[in-house]
Amino acid sequence: MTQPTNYRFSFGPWNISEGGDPFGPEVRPAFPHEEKFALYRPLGFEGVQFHDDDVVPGMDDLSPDQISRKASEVKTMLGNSGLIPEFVAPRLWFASQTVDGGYTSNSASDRAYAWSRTQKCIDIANAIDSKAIVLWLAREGTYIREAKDAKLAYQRILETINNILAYDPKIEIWIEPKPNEPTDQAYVPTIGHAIALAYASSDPSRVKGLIESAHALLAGLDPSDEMAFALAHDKLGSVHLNDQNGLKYDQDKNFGAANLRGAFNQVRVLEQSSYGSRGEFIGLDVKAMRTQAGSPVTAHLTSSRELFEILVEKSRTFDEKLAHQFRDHRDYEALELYTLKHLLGTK
Ligand code: XUL
Ligand code: MN
Repeated sequence: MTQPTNYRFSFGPWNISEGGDPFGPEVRPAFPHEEKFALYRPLGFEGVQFHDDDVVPGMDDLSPDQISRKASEVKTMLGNSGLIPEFVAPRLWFASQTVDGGYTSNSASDRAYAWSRTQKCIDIANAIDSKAIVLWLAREGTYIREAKDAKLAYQRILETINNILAYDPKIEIWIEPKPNEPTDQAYVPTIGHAIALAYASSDPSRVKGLIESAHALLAGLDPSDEMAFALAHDKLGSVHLNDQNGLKYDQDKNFGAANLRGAFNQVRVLEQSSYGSRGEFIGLDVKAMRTQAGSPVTAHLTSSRELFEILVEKSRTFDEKLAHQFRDHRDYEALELYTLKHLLGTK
């Protein structure tokens, strides 16, 4: 590594929430969506991650003119607030037309809705100067294997990627893999699947991945190795750092909250590849605890960012020479003890 990276951070407005869960109501007063953007810079964040309807609420009921007027208002707001739009993601999992998926739905009219919504999402991304769209393929999967033809579904996902690349000559696609939830089995569960789709596409240089720590853990994989795989192919568009305590629902815990050493290894692999030196963001996808009072609740965002920065310091002060000696002697017991003591700050 030549120059230490100055990291910049991003999150999405959905990370400031009202604390509802599937078993009970919201527990915090709603903080107005439009007022969230003023919080970013004071909290130490300069990148905004958007769903298409975070930019243009209610977009399905608006005319193209209304959509473009609202998007240009948001562009002005971002400029005035010193904020950068990191990506826009089509929210393809809320509409009645996407109950059983969008691009892979068995219904031709549902697939047509998904494509038209994706085109609108790309138009919105362009209108606010976002260089990427994120595909979290929420409902592109099944609850029972017999429900869809899986081979056809993969072909349809690839066809959609190619259609996006043809629709827009510049936009990048960052696929965010997740193995399950809301579906039982998702079609693009790991970064390996996403990168295979990238290479199979008509313009591999514009198809990358976004790796969320918790999603890798839900697939039973190590997030730092998933990141290393993407970095080895120069295909890590962004990250959603967070944490996950075992195989449960997608928890979006604070970065490092469940597995500090796992978080350290994610920071280390990003540091070693100079991730961020070309403007890539450290994205956080963390959820406030339901038990936390107040509105807006933002401590989960600042805590995760602070933890990341502490681990950057731990990574930069890790004695690589000593680690190499341990490796050369294949003394992984000593390497492990050194790593743990370094994290604990004891000699
Ligand atoms: C879902 C998830 C999403 C995406 C953006 O688990 O992580 O919030 O990051 O759509
Ligand atoms: Mn995410």
